[in-house]
Amino acid sequence: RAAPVVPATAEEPTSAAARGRLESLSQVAGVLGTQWGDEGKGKLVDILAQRFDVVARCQGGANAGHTIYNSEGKKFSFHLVPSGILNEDTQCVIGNGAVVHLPGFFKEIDGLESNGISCEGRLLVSDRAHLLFDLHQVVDGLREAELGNSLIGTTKRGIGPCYSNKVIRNGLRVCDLRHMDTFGAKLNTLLRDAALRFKDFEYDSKILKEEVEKYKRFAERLEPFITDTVHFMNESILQKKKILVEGGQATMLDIDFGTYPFVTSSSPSAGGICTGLGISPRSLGDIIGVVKAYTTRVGSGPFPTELLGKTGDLLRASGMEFGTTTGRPRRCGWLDIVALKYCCQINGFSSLNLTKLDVLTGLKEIKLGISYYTNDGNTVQSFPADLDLLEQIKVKYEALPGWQEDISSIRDYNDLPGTARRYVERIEELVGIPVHYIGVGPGRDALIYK
Ligand code: 2SA
Ligand code: GDP
Ligand code: MG
Repeated sequence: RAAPVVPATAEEPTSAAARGRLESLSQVAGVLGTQWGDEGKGKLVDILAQRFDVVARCQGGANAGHTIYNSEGKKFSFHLVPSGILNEDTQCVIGNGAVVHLPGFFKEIDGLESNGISCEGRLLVSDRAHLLFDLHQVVDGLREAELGNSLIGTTKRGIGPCYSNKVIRNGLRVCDLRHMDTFGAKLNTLLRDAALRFKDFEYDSKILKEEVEKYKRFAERLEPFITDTVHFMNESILQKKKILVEGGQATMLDIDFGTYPFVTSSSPSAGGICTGLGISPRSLGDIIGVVKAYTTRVGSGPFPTELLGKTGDLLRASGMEFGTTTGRPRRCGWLDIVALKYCCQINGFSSLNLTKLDVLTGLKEIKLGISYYTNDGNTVQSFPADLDLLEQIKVKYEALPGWQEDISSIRDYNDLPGTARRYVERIEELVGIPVHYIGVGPGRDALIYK
């Protein structure tokens, strides 16, 4: 797959509409995924970061994949490091709710340093964040293999097993790196448990010793990054610094609200901001929901508006819908208004960023999934918890006319074709939340401020 050509552009948007939107954002704001991930959160965070002092991740780990093109059109893929790091004046935080795989973390920051982006002193890692070990990744793979055809389709980055240890209360945290005398015994418990559970899990005293030696070196290297980020975040709020929270994954993958068990193991919805950073709900202001103009999902699980034929293939090809972390092809379908409304209820978004509108160009007709009904014709009133029901559900669609014009260089909302505006406004009408940002390409400048 060829990378899209992204023109080099000026850093700061100059239009009054853009300045108005950016300047009016609240002191603490969040950017969250509204579907099944990969809506283009990273791009918006990168753009908004220019106006924020701090960008923080509150959940998830290196399962996230946020692709960004900087002003020179150079591509960056972030996994654990917040997308705000490209903005050199921004401090970045990996909060207590995130899980940290140190080998991956160092690899990510080495990659950034080799591109001239320094992280030390600008990137803070919570002393309360849980450590994700190679053993968690192995267990993730073994669990998936055991599930056979019913597998979750995880990223195999060890997320579920690491959060399991957190919840069962025998996990290791970043602050444990300061107590290497007891570190080995705690790690041994995790390795032994995994070996008892999975016969294919390799474990002996040599493996433990090697792992502990490795973590002694990591502990030294991580020391300058380790911070009491709860204190840092709250002090930053008191000092009136502007804070942007970057969500990973999305509400439909939320451990509580998503299509369980086909979900991730963290809370990518608004509640996760407070628990994952240790800040009060009263400090939150704007929460922007990022919505792809159609829907994608990577991994297994229900997807009511999925398109299994030619239109789905077309969306995948023109939207370059392949996992940023794993390269897996993403399943594609129409925008699901029922799921989006459910997500809007949970998160209380102040506005939406509709992304990838350009990808719909050329379609004669675009559909919106506006309600769900059962086999016997009854309308389903809310997004169902019951997976069996969700698998059988039928979707009622509303068809809107498409547009043929290339919209990727349009920067003024009024210059969009009437049918494209109609599509945007119909979404606003159906969900009752205004769309303030519209993505028309992958580049930093390819954004319409509405
Ligand atoms: P996990 O690894 O335990 O969190 O997987 C559980 C489910 O959550 C989904 N998940 C994701 N879905 C979309 N994008 C994600 N990040 C990468 C990206 C994914 C990739 O940006 O493209 O590269 O494949 C992400 N992370 C987790 C996952 O597919 C499972 O359905
Ligand atoms: P995230 O996980 O939500 O940050 O999203 P990803 O980075 O995983 O996937 C979104 C993909 O779409 C990336 O490759 C982005 O460069 C790209 N992208 C973001 N916004 C737009 C847009 O408006 N139009 C197009 N064509 N691509 C976009
Ligand atoms: Mg992604």
